[in-house]
Amino acid sequence: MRRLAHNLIATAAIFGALAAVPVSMAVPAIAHDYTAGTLMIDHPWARPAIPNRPGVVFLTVKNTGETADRLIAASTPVAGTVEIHTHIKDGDVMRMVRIEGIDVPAGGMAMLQPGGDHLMLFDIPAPYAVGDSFPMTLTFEKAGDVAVEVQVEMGQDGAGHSMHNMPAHGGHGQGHGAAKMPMKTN
Ligand SMILES: [Cu+2]
Repeated sequence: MRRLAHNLIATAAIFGALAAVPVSMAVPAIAHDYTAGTLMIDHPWARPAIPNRPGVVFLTVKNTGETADRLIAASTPVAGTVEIHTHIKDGDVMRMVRIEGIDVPAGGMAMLQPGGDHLMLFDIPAPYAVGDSFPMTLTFEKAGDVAVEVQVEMGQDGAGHSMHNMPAHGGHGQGHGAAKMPMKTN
């Protein structure tokens, strides 16, 4: 597995080994971004888990390189399965569907955010809460595996448990019954 170099750790290493230890210990709560080659994964976060419901993870991937990459898989010890999802307009309703990957264009970015692309976590035996964090491995076509730490938060819209299933989440609520069950058996 390819180890990611944390931005601040890398910076600390440049400026001297003495600074590396205290900086690296403090980093997860401060910067919360990860680099792998030309990719930078910024602020992976999850809404708090609801028992017997799928979880959801968002993040931004920036690509400073001249070659496109593609997020093709993800995994985490807190969930049995992770799927890559997007939202499509199905009549008047936004519905989420499983997709094979998310492109990260050269010199561009991919934003996984509420109402759009996201990672969906199924089979969460021990639901996590705000303030928790958990490891996740993101797999890119070219950059390979990148380990990140996902922070559990309410989200920028201040949404908590209830919002996960409301239209603000881009139809996860409306579409759950129709969309979730068939996808899980795929
Ligand atoms: Cu989803």
